Amino acid sequence: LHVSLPLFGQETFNYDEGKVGEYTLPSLLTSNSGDIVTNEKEWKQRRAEILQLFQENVYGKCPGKPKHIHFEIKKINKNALAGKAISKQVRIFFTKGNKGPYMDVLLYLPSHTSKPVPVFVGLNFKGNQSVNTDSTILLSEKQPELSKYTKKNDPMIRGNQSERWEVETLIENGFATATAYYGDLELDYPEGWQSGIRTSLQTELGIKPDEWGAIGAWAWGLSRITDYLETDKQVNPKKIIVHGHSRLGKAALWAGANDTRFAAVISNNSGEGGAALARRWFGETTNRINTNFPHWFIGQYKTFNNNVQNLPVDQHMLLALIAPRPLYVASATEDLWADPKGEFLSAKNAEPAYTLFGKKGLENTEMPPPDTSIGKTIRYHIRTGKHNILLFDWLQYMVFVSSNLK
Ligand code: GTR
Repeated sequence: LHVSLPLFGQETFNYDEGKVGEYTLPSLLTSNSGDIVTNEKEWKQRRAEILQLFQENVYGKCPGKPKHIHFEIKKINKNALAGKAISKQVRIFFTKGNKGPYMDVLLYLPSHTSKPVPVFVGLNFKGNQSVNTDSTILLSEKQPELSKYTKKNDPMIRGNQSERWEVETLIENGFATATAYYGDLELDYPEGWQSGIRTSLQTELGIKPDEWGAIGAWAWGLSRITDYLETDKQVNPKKIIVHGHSRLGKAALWAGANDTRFAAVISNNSGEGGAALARRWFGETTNRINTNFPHWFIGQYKTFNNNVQNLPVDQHMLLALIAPRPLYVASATEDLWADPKGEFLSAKNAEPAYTLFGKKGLENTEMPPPDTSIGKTIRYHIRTGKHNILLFDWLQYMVFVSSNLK
């Protein structure tokens, strides 16, 4: 989505590396009781501590699979994308019966494969019909994002986000891709929770609306897509890759941290509250994000608006929760709001968790030049250009997945 800078002004934000100042990150490998974690077994405990710290201070609780979840295949097209793909449109009901609440998943599978395929899973910003011009995509039934900033609904235009969804490229390279509209879970504005799953599923999931936030709700939805994918024989359940751009990159990271069924995690320009270090004073800050988007995180996170140095976690610890699974963090040169260097340093500081498993991370200590992918189990690049997810990014992600998920 678009950065909301014009509305809030940039003048009070720091874009000067010289002014970032000193900060100390919380220690990844020191447990709450002060012990140093030295092996996989001890990490298991430390990991649980860190997850809990993120739940209590940042994203809120993460409920599990609802008891009565069920799936309805709405439409199968064996001749999608000029015969290159099979598409399936699946409604996921979260409760008994078929009245809702539900989310609608669009899945494309390559037609010419004999074995189960790896699948990229990610939410979209503007409805399933936005990811491709394919006229067989069912129009999103929820109103597209109603933003307090635009005060109007975006028209439902087929394929208007297709630049961001390399469906054909993925299919041609043997990958499936699954997506759903994030508004099916919660519309993205401060009162969106009232019509979203944080309200409608509170009894079913045993969680109050303020015990989690919109990012938590979107992340939860990613796991529910996975619940369906695990039942689809054409999908390889060991190769489910979660990805997301920007605020949905934050959701993808949180989903990957909570749900280890995601075999690999991709954060594209996720920035503040995603991959970027909170303590670095550069670009968006904790204060800004909590003020502009009060619905994304829990109330406790706001208590750190003016003293982020007291936050018991920083985002390198979120990235470390993905270990030992492959993790990709990507930035863009013109996306200073997301603090590319803060995203790189966060990935760098997640490495010790990977080392415990004998996995190689970024290795380099310096940021690579633009358009150069570095690292092994943790990979990073900074693409030339704006806040977006484009073909260059997708090409890196496909290579990353192929080389890491054998
Ligand atoms: C911005 C927000 C960022 C990022 C971005 C997006 O307005 O400040 O944290 O999430 O939106 O989602 O495109």
